[in-house]
Amino acid sequence: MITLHQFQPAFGLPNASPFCMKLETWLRMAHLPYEAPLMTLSAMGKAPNGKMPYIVDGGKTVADSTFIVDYLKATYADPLDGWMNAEQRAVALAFQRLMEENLYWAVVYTRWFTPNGWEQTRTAFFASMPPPLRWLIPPLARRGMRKQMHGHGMGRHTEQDIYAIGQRDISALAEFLGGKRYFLGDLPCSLDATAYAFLANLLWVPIESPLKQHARQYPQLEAYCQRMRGQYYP
Ligand SMILES: N[C@@H](CCC(=O)N[C@@H](CS)C(=O)NCC(=O)O)C(=O)O
Repeated sequence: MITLHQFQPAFGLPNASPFCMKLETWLRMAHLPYEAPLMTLSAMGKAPNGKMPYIVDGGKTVADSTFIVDYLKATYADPLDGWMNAEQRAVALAFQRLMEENLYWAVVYTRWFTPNGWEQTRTAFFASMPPPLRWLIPPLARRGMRKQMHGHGMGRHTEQDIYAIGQRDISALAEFLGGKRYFLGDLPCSLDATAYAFLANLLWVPIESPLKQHARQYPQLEAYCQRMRGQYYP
């Protein structure tokens, strides 16, 4: 049985980490059975890259949502992407990168570095910890996120520019999806696991921001998330 190590559900979503939610959605789309035990600090400490998610499968530990998907495809089957041609694979990779390597950091900004976002993030992620961890961990985690944002480069922009960057990504996603059922047409593929996880983490998180407002201007994004939820999290 595949054991999925990930953060606990938050913000009313299966996971407030889009990478964790991507992987869980992929497992559901691929009909692979898994167990997801409640996260403990020691499980977090065992994450090979210091990041969630990771899996343990038959004694093998694999980290990073994309490498995990590659491992699952190689070990079990690839029920989702076999129909795609080279051009579709290239487009899927480009959109995956847009969300995971760029849009992600704009979303991190709204959660960790705006007053309202931080208030809600601190409560959702840390309030269940016992004292004194509940008070000690949040400023340390926030300092770590600030360093990562700076290292990535997103954290060096003004707030206005961060929103403009994220809004362009959201527009590109919405325009490309258009009236299609899934991102690449009538059939779902791995990109849909990523897209659903990132879009739901934008639209359905109770943190108001110019990014969320922008996403709301495209009704196809909400409709897409509703369809994905209905199909894979009935
Ligand atoms: N490339 C990784 C990214 C995973 C990632 O960034 N996870 C975040 C949560 S969304 C994390 O664990 N952050 C903890 C930290 O940076 O300390 C993947 O695809 O799994």
